[in-house]
Parts: sequence; C-alpha cells; structure tokens
Amino acid sequence: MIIDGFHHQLPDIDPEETQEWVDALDQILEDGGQARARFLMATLIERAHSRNVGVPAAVSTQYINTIPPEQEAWFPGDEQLEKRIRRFIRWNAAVMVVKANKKADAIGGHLSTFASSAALYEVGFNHFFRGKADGEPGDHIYIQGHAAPGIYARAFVEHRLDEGDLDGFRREMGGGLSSYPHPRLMPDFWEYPTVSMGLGPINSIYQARFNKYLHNRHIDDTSESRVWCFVGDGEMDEPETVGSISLAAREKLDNLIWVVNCNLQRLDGPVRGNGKIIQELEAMFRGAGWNVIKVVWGANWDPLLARDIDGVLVNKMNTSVDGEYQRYKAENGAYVREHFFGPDPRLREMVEHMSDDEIWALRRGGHDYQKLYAAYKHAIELRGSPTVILAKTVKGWTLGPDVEGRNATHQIKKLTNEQLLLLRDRLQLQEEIPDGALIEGLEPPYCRPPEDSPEFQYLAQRRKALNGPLPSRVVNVRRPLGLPDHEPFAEFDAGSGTTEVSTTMAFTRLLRNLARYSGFGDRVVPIIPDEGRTFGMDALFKELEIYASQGQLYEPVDHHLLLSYKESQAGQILEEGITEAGSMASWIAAATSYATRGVPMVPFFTFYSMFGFQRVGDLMWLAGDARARGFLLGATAGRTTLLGEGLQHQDGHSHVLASTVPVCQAYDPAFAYEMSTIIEHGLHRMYGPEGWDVFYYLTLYNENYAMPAKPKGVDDGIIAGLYRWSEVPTGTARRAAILFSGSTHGAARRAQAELAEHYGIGAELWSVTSYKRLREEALSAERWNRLHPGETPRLPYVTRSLDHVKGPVVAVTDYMKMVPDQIARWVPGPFTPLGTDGYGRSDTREALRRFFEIDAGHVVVAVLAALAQAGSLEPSVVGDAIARYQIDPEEADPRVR
Ligand SMILES: Cc1ncc(C[n+]2csc(CCOP(=O)(O)OP(=O)(O)O)c2C)c(N)n1
Ligand SMILES: [Mg+2]
Repeated sequence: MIIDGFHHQLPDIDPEETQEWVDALDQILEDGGQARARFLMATLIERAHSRNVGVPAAVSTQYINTIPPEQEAWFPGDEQLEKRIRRFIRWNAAVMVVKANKKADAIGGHLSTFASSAALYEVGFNHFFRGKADGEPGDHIYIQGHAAPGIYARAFVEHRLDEGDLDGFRREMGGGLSSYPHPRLMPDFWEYPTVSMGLGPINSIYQARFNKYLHNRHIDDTSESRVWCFVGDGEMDEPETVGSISLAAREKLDNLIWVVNCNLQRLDGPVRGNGKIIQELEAMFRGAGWNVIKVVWGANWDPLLARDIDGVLVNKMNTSVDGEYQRYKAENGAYVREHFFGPDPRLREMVEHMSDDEIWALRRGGHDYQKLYAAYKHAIELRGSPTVILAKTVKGWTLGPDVEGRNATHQIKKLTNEQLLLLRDRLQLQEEIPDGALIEGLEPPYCRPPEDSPEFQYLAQRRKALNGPLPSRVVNVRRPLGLPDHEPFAEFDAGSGTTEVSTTMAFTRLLRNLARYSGFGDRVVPIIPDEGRTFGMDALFKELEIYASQGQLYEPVDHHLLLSYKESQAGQILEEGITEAGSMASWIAAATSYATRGVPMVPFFTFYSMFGFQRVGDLMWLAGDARARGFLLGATAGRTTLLGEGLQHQDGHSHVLASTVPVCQAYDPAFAYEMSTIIEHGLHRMYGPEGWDVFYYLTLYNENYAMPAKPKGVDDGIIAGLYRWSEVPTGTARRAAILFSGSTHGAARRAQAELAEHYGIGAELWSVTSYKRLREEALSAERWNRLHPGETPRLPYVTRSLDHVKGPVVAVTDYMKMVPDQIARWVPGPFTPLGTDGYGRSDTREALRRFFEIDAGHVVVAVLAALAQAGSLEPSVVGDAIARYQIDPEEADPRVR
C-alpha cells in the first residue's frame, strides 16, 4: 500500500496526537500480533472510506471471501431442487461432448471448463439473467465460448433442445449446434460471439457503455439491462480483456458485471503457478476502480476461519501459491491435511476433528451456490462502478480424479464408462441412469426430468419470472428507423466544380448531412479514435457534440472559437481516444443494436486505414459473426496517397485483408459521388426491408481534387464494382482499357491522354469500386456453370463489361497488386496489375508513385508493353516510352527494397 509520499508534504499540526496513534499501533502489535494489527488497520481504512476520507484504497485484501458470512444475502431459491437441476445439466454437458468424441471422427468439445463454472452460470440463469419474453431486451450475457456444452445442456433440460440437437453438437453442416457461440450460425440462439479470447470481455465493456450512451441520449431506456460477462482466468492475460477496464470504471458502468472463473488453469497448465491469479486480478481491478467481490472459499471453511484467532489459517491461505492449490485438488484429503494444514501444528490441530473426507470436501467458493448467490446479489446492488466477481473453482470439477485439476484437463474430451459411472454417482443420478444404461460399445444416455416433474416446473417457473429463456437472439425492432430520402446525398451527384476536395472531406460532409437529417439523424453514431482533426472532422465536435457521460465540467481552451471542443451528456460522437479495439467494440455494440436492443443504430467508425483490419481484424471478423450492420471507413488510405508518414502508416493492403471477410462489402471509391452512392445503397441494404446482415468498408483518401459530377446511369456499376468512366479519346486507333480505383484515377487519366497524344492508342477508363465484389460475382457465375452443365453459361459481370475491349487491360491501384489480381482470371485479354507491393516510404506523392511504379508513365509503359507482347506493337515503342518517362529499367523492384 502506498502511504509514503501521500501525506509527508503536509505539516503535522498535532505531533503529540500523531505519536499517540503510532504508539497505539505498536502496542497492538505487541499484544495481539500482526493479524490483529492488520485487522484493525483494515477496519480503520474501511471506516475512513465510508466517511469519505481520501485515503488510498488497498489494492489487495486477504485471500478470503469479500463478503463475510454474516453479511451474506438470504438465498430465496430451493437449493436442493436447483442442485438436482444442476446435476442433470452437468451430466448432459459431459455426455454430449463424450458422444461427439466416441465416434471415429471425434469432433472435439470441452468438458472441464463448464464443469468448473456450472454453478456460476446456474445461479445467474435461476436468479439474475433477464430474458426478452416481455418484448424488452433484457440482459446482455457474454458466455465463455468453450462453456457452450453446458449452455446447450441447460437448454435441453429446459426442453428447448432435444436429444437430436445435442447429437448434432459441432456438426454444423446439417444445422447442428455450433461449436461455440456464433450468431452467424445460430441466429435465434446466440447473441454474442466470444470464443476468440479477449473479444467478449472488451465487447461487454463497450456494450455497457453503449447502453449508457443510448440512455443519456434518450434513444432507449436501458436502465433495466445489465451486461454480464463470463471470463476465464487465462483469458485475463489477453490485452483486449484488460485494456479497457479503466474506461469501465471511469464511465461508472454499474450496469456491468464480470464473473471471472478462476479455476487457476488455462489450456497448458496453471495460470499463475507461482503466484495467485485472484490476488493479482483483485489488485488490478481495484486499482482501476472496480468493485471486487472475491468468492474464494465455500461455507464449510467458515467455521475454520471463525476459529482463526491468530490469523494462522489466513496466513497459510495468503502464502500458498496457485500451483499448490491446484495440486491439492488433484490429490486427496490426506494430502491436503499433510501439506496445507500439516506443516503448522496450530493448523493441524484446527482440523484434527475432521476426517480426510471432510477435509477433502472443503469447498472452493465458486462451487458454493449460496455464496455465489450472495455475491451476485451484492453485485447488482452496487452503484457507481462496475463489479467483478472473482470465483475460485476447480477445473474439471465433478469429473473425477483423472480430470479434476489435471494439467491436461482442458483437452480431455473422452470419458470411459467407468469414469461416467463415477460421474453419475457423484451427481447422484443412479436412479435415472442405472448401471445397465452404460454398456461398453453403446452410447451413454442423455437424461432429463420430464415436463411434469418438479425440477422442470421449477426451472420453467424461474425462467418465466425472469422473462423467458436465454440465450435467445430475437430481432424485435422496438424503435424503428426511418431511412433518409436522397436529399442528404444529392449534393455529391453534382461534383465539386473547380473546388478541390478529398473523398474524406466529402464523407465528413455526408456524415454531417445524415446526422442532421430529421427523423434519422439521431441514430447516426460517429466513432473516431482520436483522429478527428486528421480527417477534418473536428468541425463536427461543436455541432454534434462529443458524448461525455458527466457532461463538460470545464470551459474548453478553445471556447472562443466557433468550432470549439464540446463535450456533452447528450453528445452524439463517440470520441474514443487512442483505442482502435475499443472503437471497434463500440461500433459492434452500435452495429448489433438492431438485434440486441431492437433499436437500429447506424455507426460510422472512421479510422486510420492502416490501423483497421491490420490492427483489429479479429474484431472485424467477429463483427461478421455477430451480424453487425454499419459502416467502417478507412481514411488516409493508399500507400502513396498518404504522403510523408512512412511505412508504419501507409496502407496498401487493407483491401487484401478485407477480402478475407465474407460479409464485408469492401469499396475503394475514387470520387465523392461513388462514396455517397455506396453509402446510400448500403443504408437501404442493411436497414431497409431486405435487412442484409453485412457491413461496409470504404477507403477514403486525403488527396484533394475536383470531384466530377456523377455520369448518368452508373449507379448499378458503382455497386457492382465496375463501370466505364470514359470512352476512348476520338481519333485513336487500337484499343486498351485502364482500370483505376481510389486515388489512382489521376494517373489513369493522364496515361489515357499520353497514350492518345504520343502513341495514337485509345484507352477506355473504367472505375473499379470493388474488386472484391467483382471477384465474388465471377466466382458465383463460375460455380453455377460448373454445377449446371449443358445450360447456357453465365458470363461474369467483369467479363461481360470488358469483352469488347479486344486489347490489353491495365489495372492501377494504390493497394497491392493482389487486389486487382482478384479478377485476373475473368478479364478477357492480357491483364497487367500495377500496385504498391512493398513497405511504404515517406516522401511526396509524386516520388512515391514513381517508386511504386503506379504513376502515369508506368501506366503508359504497361499498356504499350502488353500490346508489344501481343505482337501488335514494336518493342522499340516500349523502349521509347521508358526513355520518355525517364524510367530506369534496372531499378530494383520496390517490393524487395
Ligand atoms: C485468441 C485465442 N487464443 C487462443 C485460444 C485457444 N484457447 C481456447 S480456451 C483456451 C484456454 C482458456 O483458459 P481460461 O481462459 O482460463 O478458461 P477456462 O477453460 O480455464 O475456464 C485457449 C488458449 C482462443 N480461443 N482464442
Ligand atoms: Mg482457467
């Protein structure tokens, strides 16, 4: 505890009194020992806190339960009945995994995670988690992905699933139960994808924050919804898990409760063999400003702790490390007597009256249902901060000595009949599952109480009282969204005249138009990670205001300016600070709000394109799983268009990464009207009656140029990914086509003019807004043709469009060549991609485009070279162009420079 330096600068106004206190402490140490002194100090600090004396908080407390037994809430349920229900759930969770792995094609699954956390989930399902049967959104529950078998088993015991469903676990092809929580695969069941470690936790924080945002902006009453997130203690090592915990406290997210399943193990072995994960987490969360409730020990430890007058038991608890605790649970009662209690005669005496079995039965807090109930109850009553419950459990609990606490437990997926019989006995299900039911060579049986049983009735009644079953995903739009007409988009059709602007500036203007559009604008959620000024979005700070849960407590330094920094409780902009992961989590909360809250929101997350897919690609992947709908904007795009910043900033590959995400609609618009057409179309696709579960990614550039007016009849081509932007110049012979995208239209247009002027070659210009879409459409056509022999083959859109060119096609992009290469197979005639492979550099745009060989000179040479290779031109003409544009043919490839 850091007391030093806390008060030493202050004068001591009564040294005598101070000395009296110090002497008193010394006396207590002498008379009562350290334990008594610690107790008194802790009591004083607690008292000081309750009287608002600003003493620093202790970041760690003793290795015992936070809630003393006498303060535990009364448990209102039927404990025996709930225990029996839990036993059925445990049994089926184990059997479904064992069955899935009995067959030759063992398909995996996890036994030990749910076995350790069954009570953590069950106390929530029976007493706390609110469902949606009343048409309200209820609670948001993030479940540890590999605890899924337990969640399915509960749904089975609730008669929501049947035996066939459990047999289909991980056999997704026939619509079986998904391996982990995947809304993409089970859209009526799972709401929140979690299994990529760390993403569930960060998403839960931003979901809780987003609920406050909706509330403070008067868009939705979220006061009745809590966010519960279950996290593994191993998962706590992920930067995404812990990276935003301070935000949760700063934002006073008292609607957020985390339950960390501290089974002391991760996949390979102990989480902190040489330390104590619970203590470490306690310090971290307390330091960050969370309420921490430790549930370390079960009720049968209470009498021992009550007798621990001299603190010797607590001391032993404090000083034993997790590696030892893990071992105790993998051994037996005699071992615990010998090694935990044994070394100290006072401790040994403390348990002398107990048998080895009784010692063995001393339970961990996370397996003590009443203690868990008390912790959850306390957690929901706390106000002003988020709460974390640290529950100590045994990995693989109840699964028998071969599994419990073993280092290999995470990977054990099979149980022999003998092990299953042991489990059955442990769960006291002998009547339901007689010995004869487990026959070698036959499948072990599932087992659940019938619908007229007291167990089922109780279960049903509990869920009814809590508004219906969970997990459950329903798209019940409570607050419909009216879409804007064409008005906010119209100005971009006209172009910018002679004014030079960038697509980023145009987008910012469109965002403003949309946010101001009556009846729609308040659903727009602009999200930026401390990059507003870079993108010219700072003008929106004043107009739309920055969301700040506590409002603005100061007069900003720029208050006298028209466009000052304005924070407000009703602010619309989520200015996230420097966290792309946090911004993305905010975006996911907003982009799934149509389903999780029945309130469609339209998020626009604008980020530095280099720090998008590359930095937080896993969250973007998850967004597709979660069926997110919204817009991602990669600004400062292009490896040569973003000048001056160098290789860590210049994005030449986000379109390669975007191409890997099936539902991502990736576009690389060149002009303002393309950008606005895509966004208008996307809005209708996602939020209109079709309700596509896709999201859009657009790259935006910071190069200023005159934005042309939108030609007639190009909308379909813009959306399909390709349209002819200009015909061949008059008076030219021979034909070629140049495909441009994004900022490379400049090079393409100059090359077109040069080819006509110097070589009499007529090149059409085509704008490619999306190579990804073109490729996907072509692949569909190809597949259809393969599966429909004898029918008139379908021609891919890209082939149909370029068929008439009868000459070379050169594509020029500010992205890697791989991006245009996506369509190479379907381009009629020779195809040459020019792109920016290699690490970026800091220099002028002109120099960079020369370096990466995507400037006009290189485009001209590429067209001529293709014609020469086809035999329609003398090679010397290419040589002439190489000289004309001062290209050094011996220069090394930029990819390897
Ligand atoms: C990002 C990521 N890395 C690795 C994995 C593989 N993985 C699945 S579970 C697991 C161990 C989890 O341990 P813990 O969080 O303690 O959960 P427990 O099963 O002990 O409750 C690992 C490494 C993953 N799912 N996600
Ligand atoms: Mg663990």
